[in-house]
Formats: sequence, C-alpha cells, structure tokens
Amino acid sequence: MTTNKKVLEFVNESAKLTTPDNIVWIDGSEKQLNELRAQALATGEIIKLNEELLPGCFLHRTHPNDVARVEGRTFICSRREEDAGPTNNWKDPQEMYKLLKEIAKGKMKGRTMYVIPFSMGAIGSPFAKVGIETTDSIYVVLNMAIMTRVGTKVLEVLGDSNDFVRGFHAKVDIDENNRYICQFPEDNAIWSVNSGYGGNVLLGKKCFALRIASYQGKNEGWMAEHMLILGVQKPDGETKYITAAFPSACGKTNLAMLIPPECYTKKGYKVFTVGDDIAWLRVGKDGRLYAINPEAGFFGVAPGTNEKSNPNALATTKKGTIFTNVALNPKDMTVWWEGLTKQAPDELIEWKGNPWKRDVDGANGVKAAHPNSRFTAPAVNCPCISSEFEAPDGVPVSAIVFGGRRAKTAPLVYQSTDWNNGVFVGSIMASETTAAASGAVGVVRRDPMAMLPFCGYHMGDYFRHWIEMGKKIKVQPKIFNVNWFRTDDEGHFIWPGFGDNMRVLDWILRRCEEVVDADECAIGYIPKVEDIVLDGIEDEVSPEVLKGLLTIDKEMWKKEAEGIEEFYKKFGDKLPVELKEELEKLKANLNK
Ligand code: OXD
Ligand code: MN
Repeated sequence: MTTNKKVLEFVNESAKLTTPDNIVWIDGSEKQLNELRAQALATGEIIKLNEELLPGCFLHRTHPNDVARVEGRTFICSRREEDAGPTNNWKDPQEMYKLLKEIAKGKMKGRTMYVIPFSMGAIGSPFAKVGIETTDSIYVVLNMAIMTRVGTKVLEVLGDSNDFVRGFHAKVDIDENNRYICQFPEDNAIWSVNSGYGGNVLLGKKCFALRIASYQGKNEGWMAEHMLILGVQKPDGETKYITAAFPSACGKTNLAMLIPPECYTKKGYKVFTVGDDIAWLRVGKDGRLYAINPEAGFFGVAPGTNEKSNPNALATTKKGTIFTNVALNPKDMTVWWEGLTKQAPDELIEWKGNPWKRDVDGANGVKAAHPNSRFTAPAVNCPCISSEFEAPDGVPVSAIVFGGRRAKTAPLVYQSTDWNNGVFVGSIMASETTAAASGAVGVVRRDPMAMLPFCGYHMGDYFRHWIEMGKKIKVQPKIFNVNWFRTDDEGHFIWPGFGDNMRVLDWILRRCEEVVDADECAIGYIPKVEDIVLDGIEDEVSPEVLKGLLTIDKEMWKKEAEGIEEFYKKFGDKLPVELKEELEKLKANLNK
C-alpha cells in the first residue's frame, strides 16, 4: 500500500518483534471493514445489535480489569527526566523500550497484525497529522475507523515523509501488572501493551492528539488542548466559536451538544458541535486563533446520557456505533446503561456478560453498565454537527472557557482580566468531590487546563508555551472560568445546567463583543445579575439565587490562594514569572 521506507521499516519492526501470522493493511474501504466485523462477530469479540433499531451497531466487552485509562501506568519517556516534569510518570526511553519489547516479544503468534494509517484532522488540512498504528485487535481497527480518518488516502498524503507518529499496540495477555501506556515524544512514538480499553489503545486520541501533539505544538508553535469546540449561531446568522476545557467527566460532551432553552431557540439561536474532547489550535494569517477537532467521532461516556441530558448524543449513537461495556437487553438486542431511562428493563445482561435482574441486582446497587462504559459514534451522525466540522483551516475562536467542579469556591462564571491572567485562571483549574448528602467539601484535585493526565512534557514549560502563544495571537480570545456545580447547604446543585448553560455562554459572547458591562471583583469580571437571562427558570433561579452564584467568599479564596501557591511549588524554576505575578495580584486583591 506504500513505498514509504520509514513506514515499512516501522511495520517490519513491529512484525519482527511480535511475529504475527498475517499482516493486514487497513485501506479504509467499507468492504474490508465489513470483513473484519464478520470475523469479530464470529469470535465473539463484538456482538451484533438490533439491525432495525440500531443499524450497524455492535457491543464489545473489555476484560473486567481493563475498563479505564490507567494514569499510574502511563509514562512520558523523554530522554531527560526533567523534560517530563513533576506531574508525569517518567522512565528512561531505552530502559522502557527494552521492557516493552520483552513484554511484546512473539505475542502476535497465531494472530493477525493490522496496520492502520490514520489522519488526525481532515485529510489535507494544514492542521492534520498522520499516524500509523500497528495492533492485533479488530476492535481497535473498527474504533479507529470511527474516531479518525483511516486508509489508503492517508498514505497518499504522507508520501515519502517521515513525519508520522508510530503507534504500537499489542493486547498481549491483558495483564494489568504489565500494562504500559508509553509516549516517547522525541521519537514520535507510542507503545501500548496489555490493554484493550479505548483510551489506552485508540492511540490517535489521548496518546497522540494530546500527549505527543502537545509536545509537537510546543516545538512548532501551536497548541493541542483537552477542549470541546462549539459554535453559537446568533439570530442574524453569524456564528461565534468557543473552546472549553473541563476535567474528564465534567460534561464536555453535554456542553458541546447543548440545546438552548426556548427563550433562545425562539429568537433563532442555535448551537453547533465541532468537537467534544480535543482541539488543535493555530494562529491564522489574520492573527486570530483557529481551532480544529482532530477526531472524526465521539468516544463518549454512556451512563447519564439520555433524552433529557443530551438528546443529540443519544441520536448520534443510533447507527454505526460501537458500545463498550454497556448492558445488553437480550429481548430486543438493544443496549442500556444507568440513567438511559428512569427504570431499568426487568432483565439484562450486565457489562461483564452475566444475567442481571433489576429487582435483585439493581436493588443491591449492582450496576448493569460499567460507570465508564462508552459509545464510539461517528461525528457525522450528530444532529447538531457543525457545517465547519471538516473545515481545513478550522474555526476562529472568540472565547476560551475553563471549568471544574467546585461546590463553593468558584462563581457560576467570571472573566479573566487579560491573556496572562486567563492563563493563570486555566493553570489553577481544579475539581473537588462533594459528599452530596452532607454538602461536605471533598478533596481538591488541581488539573491545569484539564491537561494534567495529557500534557506530554513539563507542565511549567506548558504554561510558558501558553504565555508565548498569547504574544503571537493578535486578536486574543477572551478567557473565562465557569462552574456549573455550586451546591447549597444540602449538597444540591443550584444551577440547572445542561441547556441552561446557554445563558452563561450568551453572556460570554456578549462580553467578547463588548456589548455588556461587568463588575470587577478580586478574581476578575463577574456578570451583573440583570445581564444573565433567566426567562423560563425564574422559579428555580431567582435574581437573589443568581446573585449568590455570582458571589465569591474572600476567606475561601485566601485559602484557595494558599493551595495554588503550594501547587505552584511543584514547578520550581519552570513556573513562568508571569503566573507568579498573577498569584501575587490575586493575593493583593483579596486583601483589599
Ligand atoms: C476521555 C477522558 O475519555 O478525558 O475523554 O477521560
Ligand atoms: Mn477527555
């Protein structure tokens, strides 16, 4: 399929090490994918779902020890330990290669090795980057064919170039004690062994599009971020784009596919999805910041997805979708997960493949679907997919939003005072667990820009890169922080969230257009109560309640500043002086 010597060299090395019986190159054709589906059906690797209700959909079950990303077993193998930084696990690349080769040696004997040429970004887009993944899993091939652009066309655009990421995956024995997810940023290489779970084995996603790409972006002057991208079309037809970073499991997919409340839809507002997880950002010729979604599908968390929380996501999963670790309804061969409907069907097959009864297992708190069960669905299925989804030059970004789960500290929304202050706001992002019943505040986990598990190099250098990018962007996006998760004293969420988050996005965009005023407080600009539209939710959120959501507790923030100072110590000399200054400014503001 190619004469590219470097690609052939990589594939030959993978084969020499693992000694597969066959090598199959993935050409991207439906014919070949169908053959692979048939093979995986025959071995039970995937289960066919109801062709009428869920055409082209399948269920896959992973090993019960292999159901999520494994941060403890994820390594950045840069030559110097210092370059991986204090927030990543590090191993010497030569030592790690040696270990990985021992683990994978001969492990594809009796198996087929698939070679997947894939493009992150629309093929031919100036943002796009190529990868080649070798794997012994048909599940990986079928998922990669949804999540990325795969096949012959990718090799054609690559030509003779050596500029591709080498992704090596081998299932080996799914041994959790020998599971390794390793990034070698200086070699453009990823090795993943002993796992068959999405985030660990779909190497285009977190491993490439975030860990390796963040390193490439630092060297090449662009950014790879853990961000959704959405467009808000206004009644006059103009669309403005927002990117937003939230830690995993904070509702990025829901926000990306938001349906605005009636008071907005009546006026003609619409929201379009460009991406739900990853954004690659470059400065355009006009000096604005442009974003693409490098992925071609959504690898979303199933539990909690329903007609009310995210009808667009649900609709997206109705055809051509692979479900992983959800429950099976054997009566009609459909799928179910907690939160899909109020009540579970009477009897199911739970995610591990055992019979499950609602009144017995469900009553005992046994989940039918794994809490991290997933759907892998083509982006084109999404009813609100943006017309710019494939735009080779991306979409211009007006606003960047950061957010986390904070029960008390962070207000519903605030705006940073300028780019560097915005970088500070992103760098102090955090989420905390709340004990819902008592309202007690749990542990704070700092997750700068939601990139803590995904930054492929020293996070201090990453902050520096953000500051430097700000200097290159002539028309800087405005930077905001949101918190949908403030709770009352009983631990109940105060803000309704979901579609109503549109009310906050609307304020954000009006700030970008400089048509609405704001109040200045110690942490930045806060909306005036009358500027957040409450039509239709007045019963739930009165102006007084909203005022509470927009108020900050200075004593709490003084503690927060201490926490930030402590966290910043980790980065030593690599912490940009600009961020130190921002922290000092915050402390001074709090003491005013
Ligand atoms: C994801 C994650 O799967 O962030 O997107 O964990
Ligand atoms: Mn994610």
